[in-house]
Amino acid sequence: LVEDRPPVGNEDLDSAAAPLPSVSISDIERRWNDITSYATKKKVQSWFQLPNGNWEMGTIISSSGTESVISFPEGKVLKVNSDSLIPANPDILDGVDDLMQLSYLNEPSVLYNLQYRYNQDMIYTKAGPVLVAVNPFKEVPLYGNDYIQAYKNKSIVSPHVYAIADTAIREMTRDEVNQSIIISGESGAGKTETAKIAMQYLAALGGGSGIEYEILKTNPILEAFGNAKTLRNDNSSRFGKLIEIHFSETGKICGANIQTFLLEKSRVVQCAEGERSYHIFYQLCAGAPRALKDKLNLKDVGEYNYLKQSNCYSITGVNDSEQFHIVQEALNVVHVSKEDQESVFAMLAAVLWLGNVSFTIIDNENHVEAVADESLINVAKLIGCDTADLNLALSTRKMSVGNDNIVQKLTLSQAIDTRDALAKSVYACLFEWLVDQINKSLAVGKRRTGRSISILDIYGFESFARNSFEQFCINYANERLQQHFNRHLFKLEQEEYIQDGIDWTKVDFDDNQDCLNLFEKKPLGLLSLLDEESTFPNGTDFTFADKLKQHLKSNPCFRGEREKAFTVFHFAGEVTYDTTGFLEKNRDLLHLDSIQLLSSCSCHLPRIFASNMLNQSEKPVVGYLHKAGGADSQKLSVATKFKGQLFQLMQRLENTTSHFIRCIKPNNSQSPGSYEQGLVLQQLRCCGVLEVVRISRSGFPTRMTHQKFARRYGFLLMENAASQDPLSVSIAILHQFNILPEMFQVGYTKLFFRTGQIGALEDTRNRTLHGILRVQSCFRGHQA
Ligand code: AD9
Ligand code: MG
Repeated sequence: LVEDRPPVGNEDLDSAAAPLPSVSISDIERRWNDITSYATKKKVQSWFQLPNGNWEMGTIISSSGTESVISFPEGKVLKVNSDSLIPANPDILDGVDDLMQLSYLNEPSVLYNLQYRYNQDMIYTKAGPVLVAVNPFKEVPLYGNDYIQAYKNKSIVSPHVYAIADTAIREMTRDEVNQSIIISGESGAGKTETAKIAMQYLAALGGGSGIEYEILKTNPILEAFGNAKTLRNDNSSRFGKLIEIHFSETGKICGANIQTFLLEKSRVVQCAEGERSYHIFYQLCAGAPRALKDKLNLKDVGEYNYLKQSNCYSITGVNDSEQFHIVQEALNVVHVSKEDQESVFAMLAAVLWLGNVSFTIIDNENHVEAVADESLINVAKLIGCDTADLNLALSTRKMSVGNDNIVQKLTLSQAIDTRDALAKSVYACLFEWLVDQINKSLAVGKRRTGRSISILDIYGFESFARNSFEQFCINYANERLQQHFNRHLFKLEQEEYIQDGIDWTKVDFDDNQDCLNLFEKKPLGLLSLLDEESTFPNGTDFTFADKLKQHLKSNPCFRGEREKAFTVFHFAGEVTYDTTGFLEKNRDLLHLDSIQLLSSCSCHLPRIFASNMLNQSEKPVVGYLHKAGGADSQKLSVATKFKGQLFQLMQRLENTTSHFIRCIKPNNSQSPGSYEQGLVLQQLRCCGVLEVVRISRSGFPTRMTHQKFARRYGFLLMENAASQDPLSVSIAILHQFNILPEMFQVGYTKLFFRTGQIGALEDTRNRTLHGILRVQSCFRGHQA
């Protein structure tokens, strides 16, 4: 706590800590009493919450019973309820590197400390073992080779992503244990940028083979195909990503592997006003050379329904055409051949043209067929099939009734759904295929040691006005990660206590197991019930919501809502989900007719996609039976597949030493220099930073060696302790200041204190010292 104070304070206090023989103990005692009463009555700094929710620091000028009078810097004076005041830290602790150094760990103090640093472009702060990163929304001069070298040489020690990456490398080498860097935070908080900064450091330190260059080039590719402009972030990742970077015995990067999670494929066919679909569509339309445009019959972005619907084609400050060339270049680097690249672009064009396919009604039962226009012809050409086959796949469905196969005509809305499902699947398959190609290129060679550092950049907890299946999955993932976070931090914390031999009973923490059970319990958990309802032909979002209410109403983490909504009490807050579309999104049904169409195409990518889809169907968990009785496609439900991925992810992370980075978005307008307290606080709560702080509180976050403690506070002892050993002096100090036994622990080498204890001792020390100084100058005055 005291070791890392800013230098100014150190000089002040340490010079005064030297013995001062000219002052007697009774002088000190008298001064101390004066000062204490002065301090408690007149000079205590406190936080007060204004009606707008912001916290302001003021000075308590008087306090009587339940009421206090507090004055604020600009002259305002208020009479307030004493209970509403929260203690502020002494100025000396302004902008500390690590929130653990704060004597008073409370929300306003944490908020103020982060803001104090943020205003000076110090966007990184430690919260104990966790790195907090506040998004600057501007370039800050903290990166690049000089900084990398400085962190490598340890000539800079302030908190940084580089420092985290450096620790990961060191611990990987020292302990021979795989490492993980887990980055979380809400949309636009800076996770993806932070992940790239960490990758840069690893590449710089572990580079040499050239593969690091390939690894860095995966970023523009994955961002082009998996990121989009949303209302919250111009470059929002719509998938989760774990990149595992492998190191050889000599500490050089020798390969990597990328795993992606749950791409938001609905965006391909549907996106909200002011948002965009995936960047690559706009990049292709803007940047493809003439010959490619002709070959794909590419038109302007404004010509495509899928891109047109949201009324947003460009992003301020982004040149899509330039980006296209960057992506092409990156594809070359990761060895995607020119032919394959062209096939990829053809699939993208096919998706765009699919969105323009329209239907005409052909009978009085609302049955349709596709209009044989330019769009249909282009799709057929781009994927390599007959226009007639494409038309059939989009407007009819083969079914078996008894022993007969019949062909059912689709209605307009069914045909549109079929068309959109095909577009979404083609895009999602394309994304997966690309990731596979990248992985082949980055594959770890023979020099594999098994040592790796993984970086996880996964969507953060989301709570919107309307929350759907996507938020349901994302928030479930965050519950799982939070559990990993809790377990890991507790383990670390408790190991040190045990090492130093202190009396330690395990600390209880805010376990989120109940909420996880709500999701995972079989057969009566959210996921099981969702899957069950998804298999029922007559299941609807309504019947699903009813079923949840019926079976889960007594679960404390669950509340049924009106209509077809339900609320989950997540660790980060409650979220109400609207079940509209849950079943359909969970089934993620692509009709066998569409898969068959793809598998019959003359182009190779559609055929690969079809076979991947069929492979996924091998172990049916959710089967879909049509009313007519014929089996359609059978496959894993989205939720089940996601759950499986998460379990696998957790297992991998469990076998690593984890390093946590929590990204914070200081404002909603993506603008530099603006720090909204309420918004930051809500995220600190959501992503568990306050939880870490709370965990530290229930533990003994402040540690000081016996020697240091005796040196620092020994002079406050009423009796001369000069001849005694540090431990005895320390005990005498604890005794004299009435530090309660439950507030500290004596270890073999260190004293451990609960939060705030040292702060009070330090306050006394400062007041005493200032008192002594004043008495001294008084004496000097007399002598003169
Ligand atoms: V989302 O959940 O994928 O929607 P992220 O990944 O958390 O989100 P991202 O990394 O994309 O956010 O950051 C959003 C924007 O903030 C970036 O495009 C940058 O403009 C800005 N940003 C984030 N971190 C930094 C930084 N360290 N320095 C400068 C930054 N700008
Ligand atoms: Mg991102």
